[in-house]
Amino acid sequence: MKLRRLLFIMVTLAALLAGCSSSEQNSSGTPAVVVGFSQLGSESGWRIGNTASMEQAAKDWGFGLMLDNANQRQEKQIAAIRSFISYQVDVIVFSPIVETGWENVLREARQANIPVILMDRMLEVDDDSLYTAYIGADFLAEGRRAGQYLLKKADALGADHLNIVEITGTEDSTPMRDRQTGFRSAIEGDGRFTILESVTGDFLRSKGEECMRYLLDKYGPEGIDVVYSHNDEMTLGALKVLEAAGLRPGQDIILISVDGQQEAVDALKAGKINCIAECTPDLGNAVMEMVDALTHGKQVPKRNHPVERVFTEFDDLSGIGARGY
Ligand code: GZL
Repeated sequence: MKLRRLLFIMVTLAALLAGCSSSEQNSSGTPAVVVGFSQLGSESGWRIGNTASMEQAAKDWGFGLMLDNANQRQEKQIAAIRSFISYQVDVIVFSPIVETGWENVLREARQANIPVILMDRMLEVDDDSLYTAYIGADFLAEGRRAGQYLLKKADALGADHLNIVEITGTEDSTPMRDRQTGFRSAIEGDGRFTILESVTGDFLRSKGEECMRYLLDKYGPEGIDVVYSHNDEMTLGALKVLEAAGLRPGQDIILISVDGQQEAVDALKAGKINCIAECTPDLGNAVMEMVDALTHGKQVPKRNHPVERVFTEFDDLSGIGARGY
């Protein structure tokens, strides 16, 4: 009997004994399809929502899900992928915390004939046959939408010059690189803008606070007109620091964010954030639909982007429903 089937019977029996639901079983008592999922961490409301989306979708599709949380460590993701290979899962899904350093483990997955779906973040490899498909945001477009809002805001203010500081996400990650590039492409050549400095907040609220404190100390409240932050957690950290300094975020300083988690949308509606470029965490169903196609021997598109919007102070925000994360 395959190692995986034996292990899954043990896991399933344990789950049943513990009263947990188990996935759809086939005649030998193991799930018909098993997905190995390496999640990079739980650093933000977005990430927690993304994990919940994957868990729910696996349940909806009746697939077994082996979930490993790497807690922001690439070496843990690589180890998890190796364990999925030894369990002989049907499909491996992971969100690469950074873009480089994956070739060897992806070769091992290919050697084991296990398809790999990249979910949420991209990676850099010479041979893109090492992964089957990417499902996730177009981060360049998100950055462009943030920059296009700023052009509109500068026009509305009749501003002749605006100083920008940037709080970036995890270095070497796709969302950090492309949100930075997309934003700059939107404002490129427009003499009204100066980007004073970029500092990394690693997508963490606590580091967003540290970055904002550093930038405020260095440039002073009069020296900063715009904060462009790569995710809501860091934006909410920055917002806290601005208010503690007696400033009115959204009025004295323009705040531009990315993601769209509930707490940030509430701040947008309260006028404390000016713009949120949406990045949906709800990728689970699209991933499992692709898993189903692959396990039925079907071809799948290489790059798959969800539809995403931008919410700004110029829009009717009453239509934004509960975000769920
Ligand atoms: C984007 C995702 C980013 C979010 C952050 O798809 O990788 O990581 O924008 C999260 O909130 O930490």
